[in-house]
Amino acid sequence: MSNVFEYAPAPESRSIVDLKPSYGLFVNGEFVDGHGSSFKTISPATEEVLAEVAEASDVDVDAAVKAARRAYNRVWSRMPGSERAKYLYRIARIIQERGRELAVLESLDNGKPIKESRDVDVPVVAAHFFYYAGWADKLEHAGYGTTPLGVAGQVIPWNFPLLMLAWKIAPALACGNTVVLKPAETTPLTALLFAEICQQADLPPGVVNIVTGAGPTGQAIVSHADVDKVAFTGSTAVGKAIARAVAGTQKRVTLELGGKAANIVFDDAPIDQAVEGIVNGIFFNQGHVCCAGSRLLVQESIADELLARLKRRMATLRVGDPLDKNTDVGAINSHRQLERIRELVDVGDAEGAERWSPPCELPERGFWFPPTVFTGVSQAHRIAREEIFGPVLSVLTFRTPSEAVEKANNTPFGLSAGVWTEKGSRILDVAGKLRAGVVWANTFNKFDPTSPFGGYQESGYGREGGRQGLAAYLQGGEA
Ligand code: TAP
Repeated sequence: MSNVFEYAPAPESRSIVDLKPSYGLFVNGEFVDGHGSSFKTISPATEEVLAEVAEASDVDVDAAVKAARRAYNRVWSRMPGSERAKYLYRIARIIQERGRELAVLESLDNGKPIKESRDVDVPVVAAHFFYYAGWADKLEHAGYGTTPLGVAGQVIPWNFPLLMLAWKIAPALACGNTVVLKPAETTPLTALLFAEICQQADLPPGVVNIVTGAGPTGQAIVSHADVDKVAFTGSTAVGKAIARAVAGTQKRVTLELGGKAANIVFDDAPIDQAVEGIVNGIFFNQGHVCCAGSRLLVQESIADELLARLKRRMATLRVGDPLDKNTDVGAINSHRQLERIRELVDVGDAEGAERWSPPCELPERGFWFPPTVFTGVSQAHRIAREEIFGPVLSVLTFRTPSEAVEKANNTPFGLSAGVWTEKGSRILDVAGKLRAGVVWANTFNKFDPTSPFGGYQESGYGREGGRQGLAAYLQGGEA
């Protein structure tokens, strides 16, 4: 590795991770062989095969749902909340204890920089389990009753594999539901390590089941007749397919889908702080973030200065080995995602926007895309309307606050937005007019388990996190 990445490396050792050559499915508290075939999971930074993973068939999904139903009927829904809480606290503590192992494995399988998996993903994952452990014996105060739904079928994407698992599993279990969860095909390994953690915590068999596989495995979960609740995070297209698949059934559904967030910078904003926020907004996790600040709206009077400073800052970003502690931008998660990014960037070129990336050498193997900014973008451009889900920023300008709001809201999505200004009154005024589930002021991409997160319009429905996140897993909740 050392000769692949040019700058002085400070690599995190991967020896803490005990990679097995092959992984089965986690059903009823045990790892079992699937009845389907298997697939390889690779490191997107090197294309090295990390492990062979079982592909769950319909029969395997059925076995997982049956195990979840048994555990629900016999153990978990009958257990007092204070006892369920003990398991969740135990899981949270083990996540902290095994934090380095989880972070290294996440960076290996996903390609994200170790400084992010270590300092953001894993701590927020543990915080989620701690937070919902606290709710387990206080559900009567949440306002949604105390009756769980039953078996939850949960399907998650590859951008925050462990964090999305925590967002799904922690509230479900706290409310007394049992789960069958499918991680994304390209990032199954931390979910399987989480299964080991469930064993270590002596979680009753069947309360958590992890079935690996691709789209058809997700479909089998979503359409299984004995699943009471479907929780999905992923693309808007698949979310719509799922909404159609469960229409007319008794199943409850929450969908966390895509986004195209506006990050609005007014001329009185602290400019260096705003530049950091823009960088964090779009280059954090390679831009593989549903709430990424991918549309920069900058007030015309400061556009030149802000862009000059942004480009200077972008030139200092280190792209490379995800396990290097110096790395700011890691690998693109898959070849398929890299192709999608390239395709939309080509569209941006063809539409006449001006593309800029800092000089930056990319490793020869693996999947990489340099931090990129498009200027001269108009609202009609596809790069201003569609989610690129990569390290690519589209910049538009505005003159007045009302124009900023109008442009920010000119999107089919509605997940998040950012506002940068010195004036508190302007923050309140603009934030109140933005149609987005989360609005950050003078910061961006902050995640806290106590705060609800979710979208409007094509960004989905239902909330995860906070007291509101319990609604999705209790009979008295609306979602
Ligand atoms: P998708 O292709 O939608 O995949 C998400 C998950 O659904 C994966 O586990 C996938 O399996 C599975 N899946 C695919 N087809 C399915 C089907 N017909 N039925 C059931 N499950 C199916 O999204 P992605 O490319 O992995 O993730 C990127 C998207 O997720 C972006 O649009 C992003 O904005 C969105 N996202 C949203 C949020 C929130 S909180 N709103 C958070 C993260 C990501 P395989 O991957 O194994 O094929």
